[in-house]
Amino acid sequence: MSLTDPDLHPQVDRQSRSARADWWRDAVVYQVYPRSFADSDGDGIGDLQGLRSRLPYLDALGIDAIWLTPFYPSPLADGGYDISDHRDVDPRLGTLSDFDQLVSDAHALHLKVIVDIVPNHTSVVHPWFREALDSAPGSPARDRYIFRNGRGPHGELPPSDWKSHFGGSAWQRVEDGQWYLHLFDTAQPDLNWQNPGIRQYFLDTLRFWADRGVDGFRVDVAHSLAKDLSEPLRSQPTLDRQLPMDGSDPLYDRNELHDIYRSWRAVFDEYEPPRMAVAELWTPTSSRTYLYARPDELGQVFDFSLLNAPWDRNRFVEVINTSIADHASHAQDGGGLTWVLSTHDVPRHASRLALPSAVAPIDWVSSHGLQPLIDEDLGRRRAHAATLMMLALPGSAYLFQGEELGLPEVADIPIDAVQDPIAHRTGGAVKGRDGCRVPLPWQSDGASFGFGEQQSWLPQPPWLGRYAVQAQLVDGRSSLQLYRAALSLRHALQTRETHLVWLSQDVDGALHFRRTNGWECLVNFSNKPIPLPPGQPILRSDCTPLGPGTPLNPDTAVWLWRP
Ligand code: TEU
Repeated sequence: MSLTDPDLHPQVDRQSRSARADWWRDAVVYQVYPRSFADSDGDGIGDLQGLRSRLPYLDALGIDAIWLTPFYPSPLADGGYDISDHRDVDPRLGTLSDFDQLVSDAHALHLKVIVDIVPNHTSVVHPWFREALDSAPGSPARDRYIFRNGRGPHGELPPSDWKSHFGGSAWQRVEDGQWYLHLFDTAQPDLNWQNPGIRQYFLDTLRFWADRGVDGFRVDVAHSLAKDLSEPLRSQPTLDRQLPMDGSDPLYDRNELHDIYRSWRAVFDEYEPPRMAVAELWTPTSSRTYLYARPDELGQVFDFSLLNAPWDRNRFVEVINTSIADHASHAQDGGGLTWVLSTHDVPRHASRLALPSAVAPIDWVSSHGLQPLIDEDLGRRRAHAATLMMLALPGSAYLFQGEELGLPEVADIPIDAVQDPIAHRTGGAVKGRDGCRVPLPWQSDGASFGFGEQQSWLPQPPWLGRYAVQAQLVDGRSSLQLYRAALSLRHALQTRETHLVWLSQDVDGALHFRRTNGWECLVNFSNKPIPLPPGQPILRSDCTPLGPGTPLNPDTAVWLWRP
């Protein structure tokens, strides 16, 4: 059978793939950060019409779905994750009618649309929070949030030692002396999920977007809604990085969460086809991770273990094996596997993978990319190889906008231009996540490299134009061409099983696996070329000639076809 044989994969085109109710099991989802994608009205902020105008680009890239990070009205204290109205569009990004047009155009191309749901907190300017501040302690308005009296003789100490993810205490005092909980910025007060009104509000919000044709939901910090608020509040100074892993932590990954998500599933199943959902959680990946992906819950959960792994053959193998085993323990009939190398919350993998494993990527960004200096070509080669590896794994893959251009992290954004609340709350000690959120370069020149007519809301470095879409379209060896070729082949080759077979090599540093249909991926983590094993090379991450005689260079990957 040849690779182009239609019998190999009868559902190779997107129209047929998207017609399946469980399209998301092996989809390639492209994350759009709307404010940084394309600006249609010249205000320096990306918007829905800008995204809509670029749908043909995403169509040609070969993805299955777009996931939009929040585009809702927001004072932008945390890039839109501080929402003041969960059922509208921020006027700077457009209107509900623009949103409807976007969904309609995406669907005409058989692209699915996933939106972000942020249920853990609202903005401080949300009408509920304003009402809470205007109301007395103990009032129903305060009960929508988590208000407590402080400790100490005058209530001058925070109610507990709980920490904000963005630095400092998770408690903020208000004028009348009470404190409110905010696991993120002070501008993001946590909602009280023990309040039935909150639960109902989010069920109706899911319906609001599903009724507008949205195909699925990405659930922000899905592991933190349920909290043990019984008095005295228990100590929890470690955020979500060290948990008892039995559901007993007061703040994260509690067992009651699963009741909430079962009620969400009932809403998803009101639709035909049922809406999909993917949980975001930052607990260490374990079999508990996949509880969220059970078929009667959200269906899918992000597995960030690949994203957290340095460039190391054994770590990659371990991560893949662990995820496959953890997934098998709970979600066989559920969501399938998910793989992620980059998001809007972590340094881009084209830079990250060039770092020595001892350096935490976030520290490297905080050093403005100086400690250590990295070899950008090496990072790009490894990023291409890691991407081919990820795309050859069973399950679905989530891409972050701009990774298809091989964009490096912009680590040297001037500190006074940084917007991430992490930088503000840590006095600049942690620089934060803006370096992966810099608006995309569409053209090699222009005020904002084709992003819009004006300069963009985050400064773009002068070198960004080298990565422009326009230039990559005419360069047969560009990152963009590699992603397009990889996605097109993947759609022909991807199958539904959730396991793979490891193949051994004589060479240390070779990672080699095989899928049941004969699709193989070999990655060279060593510092010497590796002779190719038998099989027809069909794609090489460094675009060297496909001939079987050409050995595999260090820091590169190849796909082989050996049915
Ligand atoms: O992120 C959740 C989260 O905990 C991390 O990504 C967090 O940003 C990181 O641990 C900081 O060290 C989600 C969103 O993806 C993120 O952009 C939001 O800032 C956050 O929730 C709050 O809504």
